Amino acid sequence: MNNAHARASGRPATRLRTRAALVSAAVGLALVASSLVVTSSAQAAESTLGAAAAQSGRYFGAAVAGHKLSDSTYVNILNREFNSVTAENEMKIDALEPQQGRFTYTNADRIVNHALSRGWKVRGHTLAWHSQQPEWMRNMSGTALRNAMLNHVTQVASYYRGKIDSWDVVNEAFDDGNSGARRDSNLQRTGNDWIEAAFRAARAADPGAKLCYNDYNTDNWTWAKTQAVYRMVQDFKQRGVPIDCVGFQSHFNAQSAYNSNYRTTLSSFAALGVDVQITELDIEGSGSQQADTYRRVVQDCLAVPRCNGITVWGIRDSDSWRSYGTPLLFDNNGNKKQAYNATLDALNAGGTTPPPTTPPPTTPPPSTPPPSTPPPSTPPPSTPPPGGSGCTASVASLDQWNGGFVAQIRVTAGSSSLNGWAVTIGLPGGSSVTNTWNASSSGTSGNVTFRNVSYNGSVGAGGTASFGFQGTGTGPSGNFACSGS
Ligand code: 9MR
Repeated sequence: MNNAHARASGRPATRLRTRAALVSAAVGLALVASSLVVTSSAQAAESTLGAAAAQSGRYFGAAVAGHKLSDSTYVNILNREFNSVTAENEMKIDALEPQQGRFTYTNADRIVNHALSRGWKVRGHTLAWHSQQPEWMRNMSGTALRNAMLNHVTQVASYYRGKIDSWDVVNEAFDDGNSGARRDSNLQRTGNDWIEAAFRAARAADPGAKLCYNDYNTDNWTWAKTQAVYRMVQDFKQRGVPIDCVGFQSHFNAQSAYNSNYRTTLSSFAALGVDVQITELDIEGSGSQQADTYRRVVQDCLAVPRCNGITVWGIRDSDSWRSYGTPLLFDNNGNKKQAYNATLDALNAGGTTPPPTTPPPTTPPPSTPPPSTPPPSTPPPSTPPPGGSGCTASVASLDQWNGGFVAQIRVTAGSSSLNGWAVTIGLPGGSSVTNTWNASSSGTSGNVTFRNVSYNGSVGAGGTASFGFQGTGTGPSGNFACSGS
């Protein structure tokens, strides 16, 4: 078998030669042979990308186009090889909120449910982006746009609360080239703090999801854009803006080539205290050149403990947004390419590296009980509950930025249990409520009353419930009138 044939058949010739040598050694040295066999079976190669990545606690995902879920070749490869998905277009702003305030989740849900029913992860892509905005949003500016963007973030992240492993909260907000500046866009023109406002709203809506900033041309450590994003993440970490991860799209081609400093990029960002994920990998080219680059990308991720997953941007070359560049792991007929074998072998070779230790996001995961069952009994608060059968309410957390806020309110039952509660909050003049979750609200400004919803009205004596709302202007403070029933 010559080299080319060995590679086409799925195993590099060098690997076959190594195995042949091991086998002949085993024949000659029976005692040593048993230990060799043990070693080799302890590192048994996995035969799919997802399983091979899982050996080190990582996922291997693909961008999925919803309409291809009826293509059997496509779905067979997806189900066999991958354990994470990103919706290629179905969770973008234009897809989910085609008309302002009217959300359409059907196409996205098909992809999300396909993944969750198989125990896979879902990367959410993307909550806020200058591109693929619906017509109504493209025509907006200023405060109206800022609020519409935050409303979109809150609604979508709340809808998918508990289902998304990592959200691309903000996508592609930096300029290409050497300026290191933010990209000009209608969102950027609402004020430089639009990115952190989006992250705060996402955290409030889904405290259990990892929140990522995602971009392209940020793979080469020496590029100005990479450095600019690095400084933003560093600043966010220093100021407590809730960011958990950075996505490196990694669309490699002649203009944006893989560079051996990629590992430095991944490890430098990780050292800021965030996870790093390869989110849209594709590598233009063919044959061994392409295979080698895939191998190096995988090796770089495996070398960085906080690089916890790789997603390729499509399955077959014909599925790619750049199909002319044949940048993916399967050919147009769904056959494994040389790049596939290199990727699988690199994942298997890294199978013994320690699993990444990924701390959960800084706020605790949500505990939203299903509506039909009573909520779990909450541990008593650190301060003694107030006497009587009423309740008290106060701010549990407040994220305030120039012109808006997100508030979480804690309701604490007195010495008797509650079947329902109502909290009236006097908002500062000029402030108004734009969104509420885990409560229903009446009114938007002045005195606004928030009432429990079906699943959080019953609170044991001394127990707590919470709800949140987002608003424009200044957030509330102090204690609020609370009545229990
Ligand atoms: O692959 C996506 C393609 O089908 C869409 O037409 C295109 C429209 O913007 O978006 C592509 O996905 C992009 C991703 O959302 C963000 N990073 C760049 C990807 C390739 O353009």
